[in-house]
Amino acid sequence: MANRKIYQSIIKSISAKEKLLAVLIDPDKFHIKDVTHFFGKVNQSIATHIFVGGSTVEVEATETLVFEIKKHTKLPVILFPGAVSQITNKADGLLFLSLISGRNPDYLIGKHVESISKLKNTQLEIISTGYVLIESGKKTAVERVTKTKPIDRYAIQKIVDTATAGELLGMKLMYLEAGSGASRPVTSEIISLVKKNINIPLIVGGGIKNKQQLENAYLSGADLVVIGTAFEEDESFFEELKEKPNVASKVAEKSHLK
Ligand code: 1GP
Repeated sequence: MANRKIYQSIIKSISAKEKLLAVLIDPDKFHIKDVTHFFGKVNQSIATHIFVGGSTVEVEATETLVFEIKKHTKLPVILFPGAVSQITNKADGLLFLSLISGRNPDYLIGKHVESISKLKNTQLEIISTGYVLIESGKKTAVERVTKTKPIDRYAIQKIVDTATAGELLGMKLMYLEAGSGASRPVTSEIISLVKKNINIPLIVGGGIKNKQQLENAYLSGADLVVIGTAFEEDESFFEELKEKPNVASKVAEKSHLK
């Protein structure tokens, strides 16, 4: 059984009121030759985790990329796989995602069963994660690939109930996903209500493109935010993320005002 280092450190950060940021790298869009330059920026930013994965990645592309990334950063590299073929022992951890917003058995449990031969003797830290896709205005790659429907973003009770059911099933993390490149990120209302109703760490991602949106997600209750597209499109965004946002005092201020 692999250790629980990554998960324990997430829990520790939450207790210390520290917010976490994962940089998502899609092996389909990222060129190996850019790793040195890109990680020069990542390593000087507030990023705490590297997620690697995509919806339509070629077999082996992930392994090659993870191997290269590991040479350039000390941050934990965690697989965020869109397919079983993206699982590689070269990473540190794996989000064992179950798409609980959808009703496609393949993405609820089928792919997991398929992956067991690969995972049986792995040293990867496997973290059971409830993955909740929320409608964000346009059809996303996750929706297309998994052939599932996202939950309507106004169906807040359904979103909360889905996350709660995931926690009761024993999932260790909850991921609210608007979809990569979403035109609208997950709303503050959704984030804060889900956060109030679950006791496991909350991940939020999809369509977060600036510091304001990042802080907003943190203030609403996200423990870890995932950003991919904004870094792919404009690396200068890393320049804005050199100092940790002072969220703890703002949260205190917010609750004081209530
Ligand atoms: C997608 O949540 C992640 O799975 C990140 O989305 O690429 O829009 O930042 P973006």
